[in-house]
Amino acid sequence: MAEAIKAKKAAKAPKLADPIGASIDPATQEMIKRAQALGIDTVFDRAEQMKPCNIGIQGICCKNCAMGPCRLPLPKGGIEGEDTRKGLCGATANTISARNFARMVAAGAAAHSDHGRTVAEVFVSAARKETDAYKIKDVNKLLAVAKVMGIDTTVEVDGEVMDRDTDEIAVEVGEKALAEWGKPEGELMYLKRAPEPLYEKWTKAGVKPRNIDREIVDIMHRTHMGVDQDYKNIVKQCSRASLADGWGGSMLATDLQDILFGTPYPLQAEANLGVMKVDHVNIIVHGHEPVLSEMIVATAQKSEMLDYAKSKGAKGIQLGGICCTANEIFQRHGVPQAGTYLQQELAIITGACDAMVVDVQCVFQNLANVAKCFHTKLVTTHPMAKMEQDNVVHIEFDEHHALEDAEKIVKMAIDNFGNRGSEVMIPQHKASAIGGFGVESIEYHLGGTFRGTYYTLNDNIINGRIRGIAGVVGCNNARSRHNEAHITLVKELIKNDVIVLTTGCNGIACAMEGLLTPEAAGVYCGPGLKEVCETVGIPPVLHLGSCVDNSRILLAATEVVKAGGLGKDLCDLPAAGAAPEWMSEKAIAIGQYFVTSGVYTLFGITLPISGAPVFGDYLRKDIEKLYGGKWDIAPDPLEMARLMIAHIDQKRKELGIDKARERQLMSMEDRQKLEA
Ligand code: SF4
Ligand code: MSK
Repeated sequence: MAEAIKAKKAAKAPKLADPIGASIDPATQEMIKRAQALGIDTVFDRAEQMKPCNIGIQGICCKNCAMGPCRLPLPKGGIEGEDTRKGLCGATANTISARNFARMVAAGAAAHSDHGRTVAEVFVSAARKETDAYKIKDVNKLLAVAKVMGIDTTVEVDGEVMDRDTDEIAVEVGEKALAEWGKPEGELMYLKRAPEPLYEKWTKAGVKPRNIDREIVDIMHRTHMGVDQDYKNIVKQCSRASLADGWGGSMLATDLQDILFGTPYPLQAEANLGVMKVDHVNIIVHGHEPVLSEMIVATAQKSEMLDYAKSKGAKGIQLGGICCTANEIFQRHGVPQAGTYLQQELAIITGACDAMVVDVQCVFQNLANVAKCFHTKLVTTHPMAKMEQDNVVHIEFDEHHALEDAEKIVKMAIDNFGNRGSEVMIPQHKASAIGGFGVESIEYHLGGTFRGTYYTLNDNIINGRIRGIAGVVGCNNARSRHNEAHITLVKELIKNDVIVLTTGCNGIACAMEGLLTPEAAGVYCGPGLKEVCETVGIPPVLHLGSCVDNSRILLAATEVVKAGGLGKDLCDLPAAGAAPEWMSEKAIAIGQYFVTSGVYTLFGITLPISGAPVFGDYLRKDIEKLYGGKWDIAPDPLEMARLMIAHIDQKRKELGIDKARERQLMSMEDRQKLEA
């Protein structure tokens, strides 16, 4: 009997995902079906076959020493009276959950900041002319950043003030930036870019980062077995390390990338798997660091490469991005976005991906297994990110021979074009999108060249046409329907006149949905936001770049404060942040630096704090007293929108501009009545 049951179990086919239930996107649905027909498993199927651990998801499993793992499940019906749960060492649920949370902040901050460090190293090489591949592209931004860093851009010669040599300035900017990772004393230089009251709050709370690396190491030390056993003190260090990310490593990455590769200005491209072309060599670039993707873009555009592709029977070379690499090359070059995080396997399943080039972060190891089923060359490029599977090629990228590396990769893809199988299936779904907004271009579009500030944006917030600002960012998560929460939330916000600033995979999701076009305003926006977007000619959802570019949102919000009329600190603004489909530790680091910067920040899915209600309450309520921002959880995107809008309305009330919104709407009605 037991044998029969075993045999039955063995014969039972693994549960597969329902393509429609797994994603709202038709291209994704088609590719899931195709993968299933070909017998290739994807993340969508694996999410059906493996459910998350019920204790881990609540953040109450500790494996920080070999006496554990210690698991502290919540008693059925919750905790009545004293919470007596403890690990072998006595660690409470609060300590365990806070330690786990802190380690996520550390990992996320490390990932962003190490990305920033790589850029800074390449920047210094370029400034010192040690490489031909990279050059200073945006001198204006170089001068602006030098000013922020307190570096002289002029020099006095014989009593005459002259412009300083830009190469010299660049070397100083690069070296000063690089020092931020390990300077022995002082505090991060970018903290003073924040509004003064916020800087004062950080000073009072004792959370100003000393240097970037130290704050991350500090978390790893204090969360070691038997060190910090006060959840509030652990959260304090989470704040400090997260600021080292948002106002440190990430902000430096964004600035230095802009100087090296160009500050983004609005340009148009397309998004979704339908950007791949059957008669072209398709190269998908996936990961995060533009140091790699910039070289691939430059190489793929060279005429000799195009000729080479034609000599192999292709009509050209089609590049496409996945994850934040997609955002980087979209915002600077208008290279199409092939898909979000959850579509990475699907790009190969088209059968038309001649090479997928990956660097760091958000790269599935299963790509190698999928690539084995097709002709696709999978190329890893980063010394810290290799794969064990033997079909993966490793071509290590180095700034000193970056162009040669890129050429090798592009040629490999072209040579592989003829090896495609007959079964190519590219889903015919794509949408137009405009990206490339940043602190500078928002100032240009909404501030006007005359004033050169965020005055017009503020004015429209004050008069109520724009109700508030939302930063909607972050990943996809296979535990929720692909893109559904992203799109539902964003549409609900713009319908209620909330302008959306987007980065990361939310940005790609919005691009795929056609929300990054000025025309979207007429279809989806409330009357006030529609009017502003149509007058200025911008989309209601502004794409600000990749995950490290969340620093642009911090600086844009700071500019709004500076422009006046909306309070003195970021927490005064009618604004909120959200990551409805988050999955990455980086998202936790981002969430924490937004909260520590005064932003009401909501996450979808869940947060790994639910098993420790006291610690959870600290993040969701008490922390607001310190910084003006707090965490919240809202798995339902409509509920998330409701909470964000309620917060925005509350802030409008506190600013005394709630009446302005009512008045403006009434006067419009009155006008309509008169016209009728
Ligand atoms: Fe258990 Fe304490 Fe060791 Fe964690 S540190 S595994 S709670 S004994
Ligand atoms: S890529 S971190 S899945 S946004 Fe930055 Fe997307 Fe999240 Fe990766």
